[in-house]
Amino acid sequence: MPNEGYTMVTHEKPFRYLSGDLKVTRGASWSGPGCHDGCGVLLYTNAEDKLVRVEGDPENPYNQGRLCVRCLALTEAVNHPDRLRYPMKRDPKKRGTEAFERITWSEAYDFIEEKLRYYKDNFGAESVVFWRGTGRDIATYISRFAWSYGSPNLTSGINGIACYAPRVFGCASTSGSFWVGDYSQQFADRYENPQWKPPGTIAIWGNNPLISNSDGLYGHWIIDCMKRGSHLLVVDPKCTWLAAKSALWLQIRPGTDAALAMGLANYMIQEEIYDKEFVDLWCYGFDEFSERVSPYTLEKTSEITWIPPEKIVQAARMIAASDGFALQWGVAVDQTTEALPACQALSALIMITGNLDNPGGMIKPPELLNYLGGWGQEFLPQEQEEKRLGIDKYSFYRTGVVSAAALTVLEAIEKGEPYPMKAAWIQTTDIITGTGPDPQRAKEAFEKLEFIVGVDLFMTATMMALADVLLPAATYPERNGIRVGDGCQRGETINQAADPGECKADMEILLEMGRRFNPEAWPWETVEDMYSYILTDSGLSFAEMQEAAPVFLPYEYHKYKTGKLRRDGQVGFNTLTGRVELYSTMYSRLGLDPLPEFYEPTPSPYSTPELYEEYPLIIITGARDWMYFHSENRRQEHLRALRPEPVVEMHPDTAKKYGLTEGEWVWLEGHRGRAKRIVSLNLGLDPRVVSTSHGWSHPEAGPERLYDTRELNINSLIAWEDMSKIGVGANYKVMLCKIYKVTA
Ligand SMILES: Nc1nc2c(c(=O)[nH]1)N[C@H]1C(S)=C(S)[C@@H](COP(=O)(O)OP(=O)(O)OC[C@H]3O[C@@H](n4cnc5c(=O)[nH]c(N)nc54)[C@H](O)[C@@H]3O)O[C@H]1N2
Ligand SMILES: Nc1nc2c(c(=O)[nH]1)N[C@H]1C(S)=C(S)[C@@H](COP(=O)(O)OP(=O)(O)OC[C@H]3O[C@@H](n4cnc5c(=O)[nH]c(N)nc54)[C@H](O)[C@@H]3O)O[C@H]1N2
Ligand code: SF4
Ligand SMILES: [Mo]
Repeated sequence: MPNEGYTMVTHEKPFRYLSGDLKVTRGASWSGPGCHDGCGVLLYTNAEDKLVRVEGDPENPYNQGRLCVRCLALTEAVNHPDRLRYPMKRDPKKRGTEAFERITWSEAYDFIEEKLRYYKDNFGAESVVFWRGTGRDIATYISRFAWSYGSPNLTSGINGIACYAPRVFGCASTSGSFWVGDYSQQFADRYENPQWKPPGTIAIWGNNPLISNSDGLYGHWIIDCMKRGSHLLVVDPKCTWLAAKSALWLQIRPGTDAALAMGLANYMIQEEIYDKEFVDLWCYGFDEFSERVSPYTLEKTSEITWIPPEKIVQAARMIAASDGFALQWGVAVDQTTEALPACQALSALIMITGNLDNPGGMIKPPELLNYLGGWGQEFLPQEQEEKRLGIDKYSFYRTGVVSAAALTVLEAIEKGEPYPMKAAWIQTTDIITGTGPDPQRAKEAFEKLEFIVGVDLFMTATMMALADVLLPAATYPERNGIRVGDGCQRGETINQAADPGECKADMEILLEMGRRFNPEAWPWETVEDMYSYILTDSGLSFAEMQEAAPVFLPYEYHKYKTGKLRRDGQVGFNTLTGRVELYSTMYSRLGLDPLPEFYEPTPSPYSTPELYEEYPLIIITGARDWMYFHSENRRQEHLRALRPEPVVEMHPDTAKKYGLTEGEWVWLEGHRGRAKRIVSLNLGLDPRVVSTSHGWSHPEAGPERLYDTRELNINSLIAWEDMSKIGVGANYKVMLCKIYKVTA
């Protein structure tokens, strides 16, 4: 039995059972292939342990039987003939060619160990950089490996940590916690739970949840809440599916979210429609905050954001009057240059309206696995931590940011300063196809490294161009795992159903490598023992959790009033002042601006008018597609059929102005580079703004053309330097471009 207060879901059957000729394995989904969620799935395998069918698990409260197209097409990924199937090695002189040789796992492990030991002994562990991608259960173990090996240089290609981190830090450093919208996800009985009520208003802000299901949210919940009475306020430059069904859609100019939030706050303060009682009792720095937002009058806010003043008034009134306000914000808010003060501005809206820890407002989910950020950090010696690239430049990187700054790492590889960089470990990321800016620069930098290990499911552009040893990872139906991260509300297991062949779970690879360098940090015999250790607090072993999952943790609202939110048991929030800090004492101590602020994005029509003359359109890059997760899934026939080629969406007037027609190939060119797209008309965009997705390649184009990434990667328009001066935030959603036809 789990610990007291935990709730289990009743299952009709054990987690593995027979259905006719097929074996059914119940469990959660998590990458790979990539996704941020962890929906309940039923995996059907045949007598050869081959995955033949996937269904949503109707007993799982998370997705309640629903699945999106990528999980429905999972068999095509898992059984794909192009999967990497065994470890391989290649002479570094032959990078970029198919000169890989098959080796055994023990040869691979021994060879990697020898190399990594050599660099550690001769150049210091900091000369090895660990690159990882987004939101997979694997991330935690990669960090532990980097730190226990002794390298502080763990990073990702998303420069300015411009995914999730700005939201988390903008919130946590002002209120002591990250808060998410309350859609009843913390309760096993979900919408039936008597404590819960639907948010009066949900602000879908720079997020497209039906497509992205990001950061532990299942997009359908928004519709479930609408059916139960919630109204939507959508802040998006594009008329998304949800915007079309919203009570109010604010078509914002990209990159101006901070100004809108400050304008809304100012209006609420001027009209005295904010939550006075909550502000009096629980907010710190209201006067300073009021003064800071006071220049953001309706006129000024409207001028900056391109939103008519009357709609700003309507939005402010809607938020202030609503019984429960949930801020459903997405990555667009993180992906402008100064994202931290923008996230601070947005989170102030939930603070001055008292929507923290309340039913239908914002909740801090209970965390079973709350070690995510720094699991294993204790194994990194202090003198190694001091060598972390970026901490001298960005004071914020000393306060809970555990990664190195990607741009600083790149510069170190390029210049050999402040110390030489020798090797890289690349796992769960495809830098050349879509993760970070300027892929050509990243490629050239990495080419300077003497030794590169890659771990992936497929031969990607990054692996083809760079890997000297390439290890094949198992997909989620081929291995065990546990759900971690994203304010995880429940205990959930990923259960092996299919035969992985020679592929291995990422965690198994990390456990094996980890114990070769630091056995103390990796004392477990098997990954399952490791999971049981992590699950200790739940009172269940991994095997018990497999049978019981999902297991929900005890939950209560209004903990700040009862002393259950703060670690010291005092009432209030987890901040220095015990209040939510509209004026951040933490930023002030770090020498940063303690108050939210809007910075005009660069480039933009106003900050760089000369560039705007030559590049007269604002371009949003990286709008998510239903069928693709970043660079992934392009080889899956049924997904590719849904969107065979990358498109750029534009208003018909824009197309007319440049003499373009739907379906033709065009170049999108910015001042730093260009990429190819197909024109797609969309009335839901402002004629001054175009939007496109990222992560594109043509796997069928072959290695000689590096899968066409050179002409398809939209990140060629973005530079590594297009990032925040404090290191948190980077430009992906706000660039300038011109458009012209592709000619033969
Ligand atoms: N222009 C533009 N660029 C962007 C963005 C944008 O909005 N605009 N968004 C950015 C954001 S928010 C993010 S988070 C990054 C994401 O960047 P990444 O995380 O790098 O993106 P992916 O392409 O999903 O993943 C990369 C690789 O991981 C492999 N993979 C998948 N599952 C597994 C697994 O279980 N094990 C192993 N070993 N490998 C696996 C895939 O095959 C793929 O090659 O992209 C960023 N890039
Ligand atoms: N299918 C699929 N799902 C994914 C991913 C994927 O690649 N594919 N990636 C995952 C990852 S790592 C992430 S970070 C999440 C991201 O998921 P989301 O947060 O949903 O990200 P986007 O689709 O990039 O952008 C959401 C919306 O923001 C709007 N937008 C663009 N610029 C601005 C702006 O300046 N202000 C405002 N207010 N809105 C703007 C866009 O038009 C879009 O509708 O998705 C995750 N889920
Ligand atoms: S959100 Fe979609 S792709 Fe992700 S786990 Fe759930 S069903 Fe699968
Ligand atoms: Mo992301």
